[in-house]
Amino acid sequence: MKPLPPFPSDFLWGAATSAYQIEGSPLADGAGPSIWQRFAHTPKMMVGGDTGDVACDHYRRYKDDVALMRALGLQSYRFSISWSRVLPEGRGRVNEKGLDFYSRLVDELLGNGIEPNATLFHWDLPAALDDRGGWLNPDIADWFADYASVMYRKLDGRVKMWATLNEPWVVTDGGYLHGALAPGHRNFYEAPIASHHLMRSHGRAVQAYRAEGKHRIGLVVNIEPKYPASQSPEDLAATKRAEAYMNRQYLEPAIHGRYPPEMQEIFGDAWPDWPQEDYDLIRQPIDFLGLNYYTRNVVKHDPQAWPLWGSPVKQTQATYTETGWEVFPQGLTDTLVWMKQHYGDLPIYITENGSAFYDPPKAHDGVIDDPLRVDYLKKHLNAVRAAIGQGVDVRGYYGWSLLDNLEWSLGFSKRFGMVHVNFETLERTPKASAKLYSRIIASNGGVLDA
Ligand code: GBH
Repeated sequence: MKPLPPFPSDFLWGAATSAYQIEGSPLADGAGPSIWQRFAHTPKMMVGGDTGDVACDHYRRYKDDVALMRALGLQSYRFSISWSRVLPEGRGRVNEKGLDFYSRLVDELLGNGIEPNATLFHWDLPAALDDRGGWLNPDIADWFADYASVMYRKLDGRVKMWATLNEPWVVTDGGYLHGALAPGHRNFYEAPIASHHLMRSHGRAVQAYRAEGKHRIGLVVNIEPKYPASQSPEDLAATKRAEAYMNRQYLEPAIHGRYPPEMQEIFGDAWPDWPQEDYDLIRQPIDFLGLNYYTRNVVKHDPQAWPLWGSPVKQTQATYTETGWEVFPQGLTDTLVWMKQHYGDLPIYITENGSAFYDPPKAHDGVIDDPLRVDYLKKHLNAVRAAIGQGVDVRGYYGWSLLDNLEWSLGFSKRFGMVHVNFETLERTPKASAKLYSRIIASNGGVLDA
């Protein structure tokens, strides 16, 4: 086997979080409610009745958290901005105190030599906009661009990496089709409409950035490579549909200005025709792609599994995380190569990668053991090197997540953090994976060969 190449000398090492998952104080200082604030306070929506009311209390402890990042040696920190902190009604009036929180966070990061990477939308839509139809209302593209412009004007001198949307697939599939995530709709006809207006909003926000920003902006997508359970024509066709639905539905319009041909087949009469001007809007030149990679799917034809006529097959030999996702590092190499083949030579940042495992809360010498996460981290970073060896332009890696946090409707029951959070005392304790990650960063990946 060929030895794995080193990481490029300017490779960017970071960790990621999102606003509703860590901040707490969701209504503090004049913030408006988001759909997640509402959803979490709706009975039965959240495992254990958990909410983001306190979460990691990062809104108040952000200075300590930046100190923690610095101690770990992070070079960059990816966070998201809560739209309804900045614009309590989602549009119109700016809440200066909410805006100021992100300004202070960015100053704190820069003061500690950490490059901020800001995501404008990581699922916490202002509730006031949901009341106007949310992602189903075509006007949302203008609302989103106006909000984005407020952020660019405030922070672009200091924030040099922006992302418009985090994982539009999850927003639509979880929020509008299956209803497990806010706003909790289960509507086959709504899903393609929400997807389309998400992408128009992405396009408008990139346009606004070209007018107001000077640095780089991209889109963050979740990709799970799809492998056929067999070479039967049925399994191969189901795999193609699954791939189109999750992996190409958003990249294809963003980069090539069209939807995958399979979408029509998947959604039938629920798949609308859109005017050409929409495709022209969505296809804005972007500066990088953000890839969130967690797992893969093996797909088998299954006529019961409407609308994809395919369902995932469990792998008997594999390791699964606590969220039930297969550990499959090769899928990260395959995904990176696939992205280069289909979407060209845009720089790629891995904006999320990580795993939920149970970590025994006992600390040894102040460190919590998490051997499964350590193993996951090493293998996935080597998978990144393999892709670099195949000519993929990967510029950086952000572990998900810096902290254990609110895993959306699964509450605090699933822990993705490299740093443990005790949700009673809010004490932070590094896990072994955090310690290893520090050494990886300090050696630019060199310790992976040791
Ligand atoms: C990300 O989404 C989110 O950006 C982040 O907020 C979240 O905390 C983190 O991941 C962890 O969940 O059941 O085998 O078919 C993850 C996107 C999409 C990944 C659905 C897993 C299902 C795999 N997820 N996918 S499987």
